[in-house]
Amino acid sequence: MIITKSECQTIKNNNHDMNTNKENTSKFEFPTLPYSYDALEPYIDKTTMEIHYSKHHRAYYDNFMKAIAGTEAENMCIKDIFANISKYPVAVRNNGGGYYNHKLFWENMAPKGENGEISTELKEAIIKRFGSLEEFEKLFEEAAKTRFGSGWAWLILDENKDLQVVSTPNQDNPLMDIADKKGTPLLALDVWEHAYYLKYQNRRPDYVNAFWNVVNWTVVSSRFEKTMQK
Ligand code: MN3
Repeated sequence: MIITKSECQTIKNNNHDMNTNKENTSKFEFPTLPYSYDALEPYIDKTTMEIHYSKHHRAYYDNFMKAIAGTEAENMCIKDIFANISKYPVAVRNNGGGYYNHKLFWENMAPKGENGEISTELKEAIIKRFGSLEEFEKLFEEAAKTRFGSGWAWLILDENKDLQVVSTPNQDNPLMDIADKKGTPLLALDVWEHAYYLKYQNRRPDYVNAFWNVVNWTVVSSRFEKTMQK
C-alpha cells in the first residue's frame, strides 16, 4: 500500500486541530484530552477516564517514544510506520498502536448533548451498506462484544471506499499491514478491560451499549467525508 504525502499531511493537520502539534516540533505529541475526565459521565466514569488517559495512554506514548528513539521512525508519518508494521519490533506495534488508537478514541467521543449528529452523507452510506443505522449498530456491537481478550472495534472505510465493521486484537489497528481487513478508521471503540472494568466490571456489553450515548458524530462524519475525498 502506497501512502501519499497528503495522508501524512492530514495527520499533521488533525494534530494541529487538536492543538497538540505545533509547527516545527516533534510530530508525535501526547494529545490533550478534548474534555474533562468527568465529561462522559455516567457512560464513562471519571476515574476510568483519568487512569485510562493519564496512565494507560501516557504509557503507550512514552514507550512508543522510547521504541523509536534514534531510529528513522522518529521522523516518519505514523501511517507509513503502520503500513509496514510487520517489519518493526513488537514494541513499536503495541505502543505506536496504543498511542494512535487512543487519540482517535478520545476524539470520536464527546459529552452527550454536545456530540453532534451524523451527517446525511455518512447516514446514507451506512444505510446503503448495512441496511439501516440499527443494523450497523448491531454489527458494531457484535464486533466489540465478541473480540476475544483485549482489542478494538472499528468502523472503517476500506480501499474501495466501502464501509466495513471490523475488530483488531491488542493495540493493532486497520492501518497496519498485519490487519485482516485494512482501511481508514472512522470510529474506534476500546474494549480492553481497563476501558470499562471499574464501572461495568465484566459487563462489556453494557459498556458497548452505553458508548452510543457519547459518540461524537460530528468527528466521525468529518472523517468519513475527508476520506471519501481522497
Ligand atoms: Mn485503552
